[in-house]
Amino acid sequence: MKDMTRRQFGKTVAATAALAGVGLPEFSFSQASAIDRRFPKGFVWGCATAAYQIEGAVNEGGRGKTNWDVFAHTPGKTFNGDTGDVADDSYHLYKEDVRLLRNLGVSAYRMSIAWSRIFPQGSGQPNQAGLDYYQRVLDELLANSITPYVTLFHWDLPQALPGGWQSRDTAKAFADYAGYVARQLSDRVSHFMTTNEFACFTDLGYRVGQFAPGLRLGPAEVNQVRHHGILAHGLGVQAMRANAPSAQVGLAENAIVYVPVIEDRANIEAAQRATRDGNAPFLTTVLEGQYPASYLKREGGNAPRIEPGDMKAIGSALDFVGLNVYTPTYVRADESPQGYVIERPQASYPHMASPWLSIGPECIYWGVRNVSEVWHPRAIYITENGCSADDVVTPAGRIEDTDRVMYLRNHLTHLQRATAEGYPVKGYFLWSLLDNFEWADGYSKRFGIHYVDFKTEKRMPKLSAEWYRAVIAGNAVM
Ligand code: PNW
Repeated sequence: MKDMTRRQFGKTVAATAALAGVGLPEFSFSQASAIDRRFPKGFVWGCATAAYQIEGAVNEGGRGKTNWDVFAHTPGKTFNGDTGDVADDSYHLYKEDVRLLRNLGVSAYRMSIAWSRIFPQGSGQPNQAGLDYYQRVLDELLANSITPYVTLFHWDLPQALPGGWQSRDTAKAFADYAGYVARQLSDRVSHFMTTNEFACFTDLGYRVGQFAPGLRLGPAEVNQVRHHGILAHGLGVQAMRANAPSAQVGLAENAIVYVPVIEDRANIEAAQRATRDGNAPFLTTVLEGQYPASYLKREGGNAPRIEPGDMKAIGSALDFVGLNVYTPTYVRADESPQGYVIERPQASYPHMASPWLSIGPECIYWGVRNVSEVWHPRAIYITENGCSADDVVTPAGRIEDTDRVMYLRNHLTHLQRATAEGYPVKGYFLWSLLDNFEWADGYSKRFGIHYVDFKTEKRMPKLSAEWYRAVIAGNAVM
């Protein structure tokens, strides 16, 4: 096309397309593209939060103390000694939060219920004031045509439960709580998630000590804690089915996402093997209804003690699998007995404001694809995806978080690919609606698409909120 100017070329393309009867968008606004960036009709767009990270009001409405209250108030456990005592004060400001959601145009909101607002002692007598509070929040969402997706346990464990997750009774108490909530709230809620991220409330709390309750137990005890975590999920599913037969029940899990270094058959199969192995104590066991033989063999005498009926409960059929996806783990095929090797992260590998948050946007595609191809769940939701960024308020009062937009846009590009290839991913929840208490990092890491001034609790939309609004309106990567 040596002698043709670009303009002439554009005209020729448009003319050819017109002849072929293909409508082209106006050139001045967007380029004609062979790649369709739209999501399927009816795709669910939402934002996610969790009770302890946003609510505050820890001594109101009859709420009982939790492991995170105790942990955050223990010197040295969180950044700057930060606690969730006030957080975003969403307990009082929930109507404002719903307004933010409405302005975005989301059709769904993933929130969690604080177990200790419903059962202050973890079990026994329910607390009507706690239930009333969530009914008000849910009614506000429904009045604004926003569908609630409710997580029952997002790490805030009633402190009164003896032994926490070291005790099998905690799994039973969770089932009673889950059944009660399902019975009371299924008039307003049709989608429930049992637990959020097994590894975070078991391993990080009981092995690494970075999260509540901050213990460093040995392998046998840790495996037992993990078993109680997945048992709670399973017994919870059974209790919810019994109390709310029409509810959709799933979980939210940060399965490790193995990304093949090269997209060819050998490496893709390696990623699938790694997906089963690497998630052995959690998602693999939940979706297969038994611990993989290789896991039991590897753990030997440290393997969990299992009682009759446990595996049946743990393997209860689910209506959907929720995946919290943030970061990739690269894997390649090799000749070892396990058939794959995990790549060590490069020192120069880029990450967002949280050092653990490596950027590899294709992880959201592979998360969906690996889980689909290994276990074939009925439906998948991305129950969390998002990032921390070092947000600053400009003198003009704006937060231009172009880095967060970069992170999100790239992830949605790869999620769109998963929908286009027909994987059963039904929705996406952005973490998070607003800056909040980021666990051990306190208020030092901001994940919101709304900025929160933690002195005044004032919320301000960031550029990323404006961008997400456009994505939702267009049902496409923007
Ligand atoms: C999730 N990691 O936690 C949680 O569900 C949220 O409550 C949390 O605020 C959000 O992600 C951001 O951290 C994670 O180390 C914690 O890979 C740690 C990891 C991933 C998720």
